[in-house]
Amino acid sequence: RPVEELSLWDDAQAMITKARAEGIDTVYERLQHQTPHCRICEQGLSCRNCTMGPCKITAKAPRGVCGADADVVVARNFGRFVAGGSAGHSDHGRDLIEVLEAIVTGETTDYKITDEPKLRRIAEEVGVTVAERDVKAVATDLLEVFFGDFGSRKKQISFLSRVPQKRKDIWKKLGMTPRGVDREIAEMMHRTHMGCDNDAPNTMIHAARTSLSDGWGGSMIGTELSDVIFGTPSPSMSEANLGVIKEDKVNILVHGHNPVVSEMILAAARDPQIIAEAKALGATGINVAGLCCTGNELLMRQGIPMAGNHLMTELAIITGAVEAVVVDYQCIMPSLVQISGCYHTRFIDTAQKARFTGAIHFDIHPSNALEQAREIVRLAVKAYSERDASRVDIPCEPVKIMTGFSNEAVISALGGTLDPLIQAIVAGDVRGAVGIVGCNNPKIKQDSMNVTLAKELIKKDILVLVTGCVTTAAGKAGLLVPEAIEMAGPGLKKVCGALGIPPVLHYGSCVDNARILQLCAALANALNVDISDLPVGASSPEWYSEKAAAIGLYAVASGIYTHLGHPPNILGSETVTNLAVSGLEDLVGASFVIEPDPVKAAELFDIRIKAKRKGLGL
Ligand code: BF8
Repeated sequence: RPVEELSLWDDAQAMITKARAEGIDTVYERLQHQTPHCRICEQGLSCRNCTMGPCKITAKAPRGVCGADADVVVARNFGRFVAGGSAGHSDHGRDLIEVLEAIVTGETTDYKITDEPKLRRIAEEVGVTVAERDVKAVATDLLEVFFGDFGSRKKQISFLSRVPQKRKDIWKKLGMTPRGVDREIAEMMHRTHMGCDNDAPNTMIHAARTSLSDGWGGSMIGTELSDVIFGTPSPSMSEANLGVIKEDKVNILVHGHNPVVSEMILAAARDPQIIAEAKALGATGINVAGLCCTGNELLMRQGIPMAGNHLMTELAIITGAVEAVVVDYQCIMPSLVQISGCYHTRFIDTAQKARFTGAIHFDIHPSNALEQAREIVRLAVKAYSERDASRVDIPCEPVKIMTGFSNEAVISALGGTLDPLIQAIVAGDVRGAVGIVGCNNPKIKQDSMNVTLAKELIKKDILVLVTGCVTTAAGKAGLLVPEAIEMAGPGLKKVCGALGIPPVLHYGSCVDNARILQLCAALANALNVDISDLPVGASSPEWYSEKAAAIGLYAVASGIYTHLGHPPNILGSETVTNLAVSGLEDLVGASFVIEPDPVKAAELFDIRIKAKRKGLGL
């Protein structure tokens, strides 16, 4: 296909062209080789959960060997899909509890408690005695509470303290109250074993419960402890696109999700001794840039530039100017190892649970993190001398972006309370808010939907919050700078203009969607309503991952109307599909809407927000 059909961006198009000229396959060629996809799998109608099968549910064979029909098979598959996503985010959250534990036990001095007031605040929220206690004693109790949130002993996870009572009552009535993260995920695996939960709606309710344990549990813990350990983000300026890769520097790209690794790489890259070693080889310095969500983490807290989102990860290496790609876990295409091998690029994995055949492995733990990071950065420096200048092509200049919008930063910008935001909503200057989150998917022209939806919404005076891979999309489109108010409607222009902020706010990584949940809960509590009463929505236009499905489902189950640009693999079951796009509305006050046209999706949000504003008497 012509490159113009594959991506919205010049930098991507130039690098796809270069890859083709150099005979390097990327995601686009592989998608072509895999197309057409199996129709039965696309509809969620294939079952591989036992060896009486595998089974395909068709008109001719409407039941699997065990007797499961289309509804049961689709629900089981979707349930496991959501469990996979919830496991990813939440295991990431657990890793941060372990780092906090290593800090308080003295196992590590590489990490420290950076935001002690926040640690004390969240400890108090979850019932830990804080007053007049040493920070380590508070942290020790806090980490026990959080480890407990993963287990089986609790009737509900701790951060349900943030959830409006009306929402908790709905969950209780439906049997949807999330207990422990690991428990809900394990129970989903149990339920979907042959011969267990053979009632599709019942399986779907547990899928929602599993996702809630991620959103209000694992992810929320991940976000909050990342802030405690690495600092709570506040607004700052940075840059995005492939132009952040520098021809005259040693370029290290960090990719994956957990700041535990990328923060150490950054610290090592700032070591004057190692910088001197890079200079001795002729480089002017060491440049760390981000990809995907660990890029978001460094961008939010350290202002480190963003080289690209999901579909830019292969293309970044094709610039020929990347000395090392350092990864932790999630959303890392194994193809990066092969593409790195086409250049002088060192591909380095760092987590025992995410090894890549052909990668250089460093086993990073809290106790050895900085020392290992220094070795990794030195490897990158060494690789610089092997760079082939004739193959270097950095296709553009970077664009400016504003980042760092944690809830704490937003509240502080508003003067200490959410009241000014509520007043702006009441006045209709900000008619509502939509979180646009998630991924790229090579089936969709890269970022075309992410960007169009954001532009359409701000025109309608709807504030947009972005996380994950939508961040880079919005940034490259010029939406993450205060000047972007010129693209917004008059109300949003007035409010954001007065505050000096963009109409599209960067709210962090995918795990940080928990920040959006928390904001919605705080707004609902302030107005004494449920989250489903608010004029808000969520969207993942170009999603691909299990994690995105978990996010979408916890948003809906939390009462947030959620748009997807394409459906999950559930269309083989009318029961499951109807539940997702309408039935859930009656149960949890929100549902999914599937709409591939971003302009139409913006209109649907407009209608929804109008109705919700009317419901609130606005
Ligand atoms: O967790 S947005 S492609 S990088 S899944 Fe992955 Fe999707 Fe990007 Fe971050 Ni989220």
